[in-house]
Amino acid sequence: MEQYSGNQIVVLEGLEAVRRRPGMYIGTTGSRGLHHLIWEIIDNGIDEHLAGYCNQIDVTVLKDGGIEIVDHGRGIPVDIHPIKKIPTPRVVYTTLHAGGKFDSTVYKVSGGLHGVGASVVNALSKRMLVEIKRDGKIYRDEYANGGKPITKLENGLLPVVGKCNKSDTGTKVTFYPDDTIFESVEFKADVIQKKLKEIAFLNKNLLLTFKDERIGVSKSYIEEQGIKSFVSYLTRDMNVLHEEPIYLEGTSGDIEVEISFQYTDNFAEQINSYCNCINVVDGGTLVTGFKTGLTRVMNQYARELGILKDKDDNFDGKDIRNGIVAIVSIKHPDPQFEGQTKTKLGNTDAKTAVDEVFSQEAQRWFDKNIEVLRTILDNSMKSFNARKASDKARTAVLKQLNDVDTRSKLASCSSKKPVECELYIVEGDSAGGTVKAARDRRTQAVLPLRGKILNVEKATLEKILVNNEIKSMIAAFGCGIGDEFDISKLNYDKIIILTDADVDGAHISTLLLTFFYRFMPELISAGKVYKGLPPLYRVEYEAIVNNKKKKESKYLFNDFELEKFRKNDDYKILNIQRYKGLGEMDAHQLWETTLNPASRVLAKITISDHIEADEITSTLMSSNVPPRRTFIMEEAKYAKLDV
Ligand code: 28F
Repeated sequence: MEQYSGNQIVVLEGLEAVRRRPGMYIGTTGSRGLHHLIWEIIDNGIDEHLAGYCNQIDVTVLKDGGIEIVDHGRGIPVDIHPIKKIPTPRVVYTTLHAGGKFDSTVYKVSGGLHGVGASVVNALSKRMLVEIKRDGKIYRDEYANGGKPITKLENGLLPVVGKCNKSDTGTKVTFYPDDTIFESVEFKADVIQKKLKEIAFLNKNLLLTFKDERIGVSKSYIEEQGIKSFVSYLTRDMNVLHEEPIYLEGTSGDIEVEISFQYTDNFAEQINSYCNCINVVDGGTLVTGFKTGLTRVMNQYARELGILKDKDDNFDGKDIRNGIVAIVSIKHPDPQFEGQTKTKLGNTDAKTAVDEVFSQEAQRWFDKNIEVLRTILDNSMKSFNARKASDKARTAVLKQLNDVDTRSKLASCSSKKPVECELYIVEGDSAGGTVKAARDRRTQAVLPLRGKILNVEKATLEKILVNNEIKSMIAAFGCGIGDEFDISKLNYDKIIILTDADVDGAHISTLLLTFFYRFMPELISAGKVYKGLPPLYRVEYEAIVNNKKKKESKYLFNDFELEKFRKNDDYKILNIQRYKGLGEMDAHQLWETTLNPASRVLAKITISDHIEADEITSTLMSSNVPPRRTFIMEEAKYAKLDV
């Protein structure tokens, strides 16, 4: 057993804390959390690229299930860290967040600041190998069982295990996630490939290679045109108004700004923003800067070209952004992420930087491309006129929301304090009846939906407001819709979708989520939308309690739990009942398993990847069939049919 020095004990306690509560560091121990480990390590390689020393990162899924990531950067310095008195690589890979990597003297821009650092990966791995090529030597360090160093140091330094060319430098990290922590340690090739593609878009000329030794697949990703190709990729299934995306770049102070955008005939706007290669899901100052600059410059041109007369109002920002697909990507030395889920950028200098670079570079570009400018302004004019017309229609329709019949279906709760109230949206009147009987009438309201709601994908607000199911939800929520949406007026703390665990139930859920995502996205990003998870099985079994056989029963919520239960020799299974729908449970069972806050299981709906959510929603719900068929064919292998 190696003797640990004082500060190494501090290190181990730090990593132990990560193993006790992994969710605090990587969100979940499901597939998303597992793949997050890879992104954390790749971030270190991207930092080397951003510093200008690395133009290739290799990712390999090994046959034995491990993962190997190599960057061709400088290689971590192998000297003794001046403060920690241990080799620098051990600081980077075993010190929580305090790692030298985070002092910004070394790195001007680091994506890792947003992440939790590579030491968390070590803590959650049963084995990790770090190999460094530097100064013509190959150094190796090995860790086991959550980051315990097992390599013997030689005079306090890492051992040299080989030689290489002086020009051959970089860092290789191989790790095996701990299967006692993660539900599954199986890496998914498509998840990795999608992320590498996004990284390539965001870091032009960085070559990312992927190899999956389990199935013998190899792919590489490089985008010489960076976010310009990213915009072309996003608009690949859309009708564009001008052939090439517009690409602008510049620096303001110590902030590098890149903007690319292209107009389409969609009526929605899609603006994706990145700070140091991290997708800032809820935007923030870098998006505000873009919007402010765009609105000001386009209105200026509209007046110069006589499209807007003196007597006309300015175009509203929404008119100008109608149909836009844009990427705003900045590199910032000290990003401040804000909001509950740290997905909003707070730096005010980012707003002025983006506005400044946009205004300067956009005018330079448009002065040379007047015809594209006119196309965009004509598009804004169309939206301007449509908005004026629909404002009248919309106000008329929104007025009728308060009439009686939209309220009649709702079984409201007696409490009027939104913070303690919940609204169950239930499929069908029979299940609605059971839920009404089973619920806590003080805090739980029920809204039964009769039949399928309208598929709102690509539908305009006016069209959806004639659908009674939609109207009754808007009236029940109380927070308006679209531009009038105001989450502070929401009557409930939770909106809980409760559908049967069959294909119809899944379809209803998808239609509801499409409606929320398209017309009340903040309901989801504020974490108000949940899916109720009624039990899938009720198992009767025989247990040995105090040496006596006892008949017991237990609810199980998914096949993973059932499999685990089957494997448990302490129980002799007598009967397994599979629930097809909510209606098969009596009110007491439904209360205990699905409604009682003390014992129920809810799944919070989150959107962590806006681009993916936008694409999947369009693919699955829009009228354009071919992409949907491809998606279903590809995903069918994961589907469990319950016909
Ligand atoms: C596949 C994973 O982890 N790559 C890394 C470097 C390079 C330097 C570095 C890392 C701690 C105290 C700085 C090299 N030369 N890939 C990786 N590559 N860390 S992690 O420095 C961390 C030190 O200050 C590096 C000169 N400066 C920095």
